[in-house]
Amino acid sequence: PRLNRLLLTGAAGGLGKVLRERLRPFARVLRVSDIASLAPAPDASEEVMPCDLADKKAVDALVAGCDAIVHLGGVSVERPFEEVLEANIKGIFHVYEAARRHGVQRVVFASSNHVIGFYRQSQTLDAHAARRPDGYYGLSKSFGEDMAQFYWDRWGIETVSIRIGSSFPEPANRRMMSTWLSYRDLTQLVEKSLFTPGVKHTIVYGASANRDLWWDNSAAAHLGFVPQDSSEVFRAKIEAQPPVAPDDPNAIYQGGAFTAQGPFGD
Ligand code: NAI
Ligand code: 15L
Repeated sequence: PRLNRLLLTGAAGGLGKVLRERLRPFARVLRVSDIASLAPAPDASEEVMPCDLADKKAVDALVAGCDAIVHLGGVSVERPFEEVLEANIKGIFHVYEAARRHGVQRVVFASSNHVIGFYRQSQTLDAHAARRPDGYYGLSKSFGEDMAQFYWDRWGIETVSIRIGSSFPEPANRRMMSTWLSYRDLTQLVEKSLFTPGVKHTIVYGASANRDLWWDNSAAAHLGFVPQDSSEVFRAKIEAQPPVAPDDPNAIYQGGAFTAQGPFGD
């Protein structure tokens, strides 16, 4: 193991469950956290610490003693602003403030393609494209990236913000033929994000080597991320689905259906 104690937030979630298994070799102790219930620690290589990211004191205690943080926790789909505010916006502030107080040097932040969701699928973007968030959730990830940049500039804490496309066992629709990130490639990207020296604040798109990619990772070449998988193996299955109407947001925008959510309440 190259780290003494690694914190994984969002460990009860879809990607958290995957990374809980796959990050274990990288740290003497993997500290796993979530607000939802977590499977018990199998042995002394894990610590289970439930925590609400909206609770500043609890996050401070969660981060104490850790060398690095993989931050997956929070609301992961479009939701009313008030929910996003607690889990994602206050949550990431609490994570960085605790990192500063406890001398944590490296954060890997699960950002999202929804920070650029209002770009058309015909456009190719690199990490320098102006952000066009597609909802409150995307706005919270955009804020998280700004927070990462600020904590690098002001406090020298390094972050890789991974703009994850669609990380599931398989792509579920035509849009995900472009955005799919396999679990194997996600794991490689998180490993490189944790251990590449001198990343400052790097933004990288998290997608496999898919045929019709919308994203250019040349600004993150120093990570040495070389995806091994491609959505092509699922093409026949996906193309057997009924066609998507040309005016469906899933056929127009990089963020797909997220661009058409809300309003919430009145
Ligand atoms: P998920 O929704 O399955 O997992 C998120 C976890 O965060 C959940 O277990 C949830 O209980 C926890 N959480 C929510 N509010 C919390 C709070 N206040 N305090 C503590 N924990 C809280 O989402 P998934 O798919 O595993 O995604 C993980 C991360 O990656 C999320 O940050 C998501 O936004 C991001 N991401 C995921 C993508 C994907 O394709 N799976 C795509 C883009 C970004
Ligand atoms: C995300 O940010 C979500 O967390 C995930 O559930 C998917 O919807 C993904 O984006 C996507 O765009 O496919």
